[in-house]
Amino acid sequence: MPTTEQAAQTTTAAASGASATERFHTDKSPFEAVKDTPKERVDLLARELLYAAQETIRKHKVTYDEFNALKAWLIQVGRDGEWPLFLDVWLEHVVEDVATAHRDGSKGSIEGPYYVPNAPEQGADGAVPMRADERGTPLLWEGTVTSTDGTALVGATVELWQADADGLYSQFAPGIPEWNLRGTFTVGTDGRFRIRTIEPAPYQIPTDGSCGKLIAAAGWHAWRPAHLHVKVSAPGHELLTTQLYFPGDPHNDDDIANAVKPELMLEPVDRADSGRTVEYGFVLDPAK
Ligand code: MBD
Ligand code: FE
Repeated sequence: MPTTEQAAQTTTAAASGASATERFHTDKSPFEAVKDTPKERVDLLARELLYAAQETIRKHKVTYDEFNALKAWLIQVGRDGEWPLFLDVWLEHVVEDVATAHRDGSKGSIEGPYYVPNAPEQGADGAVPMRADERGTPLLWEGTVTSTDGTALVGATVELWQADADGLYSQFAPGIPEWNLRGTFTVGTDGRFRIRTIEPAPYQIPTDGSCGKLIAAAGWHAWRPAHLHVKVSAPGHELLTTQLYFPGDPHNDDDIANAVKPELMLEPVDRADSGRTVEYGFVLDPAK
């Protein structure tokens, strides 16, 4: 993980991509987790995925020029470190739907490429670390964490990470303090947490790398609506990874990452002091 000083001094796709790729390898042991997967399943998944690509080539008479452009693009995605971004933006939402379909508790959403574990603990009632002049509408967010049977989960943790008013994430864009807008909150004995933060800006995925090149070539847009990321966990319960959204964002209906669900919409109310307040809690499914 590059420190702020080591990161490039301008925000580039290659810099955030390299950080996201390194982050992925730091946190996960992907091959270890599937070491007992039978050959039959690998065969099935690889065969059907390749078949879908082969059929697309046949159906649309893909040319050698197009095939070579695809090869060059795939090579460049790796060079830019944008595989985490690509996979999380265009495929993770389906993996998430499948993984959480059995749940009765709160709706999940995708993790995306910018989670960092062990954000500083702020207790049951605190502010997320932010700069003295952090821009954005102040948001006071209160809620409860319960089990599906209604029991309050005292000691549950809510890990929050979010972009700043420029749509940038600490540790993935240069010049931002290490833990800025990243914090861990713990539900108090009253069953509640209180988080003071700012409302993030809509987020544009990097447009100067390979993902941006695809977006431009296809005539798509690069926007995600403004969102708060959280992981909510409690002993004996399934980890909830989700995102929360703000009403009226022009990209709630056309999120490039397809990660908005109606249940994840906040309803903030204006306060007298120009900030906003919102109540939103979580219900966790007991682990099986
Ligand atoms: C993000 O901030 C994000 O949440 C996702 C899913 C993809 C890219 C950037
Ligand atoms: Fe995000």
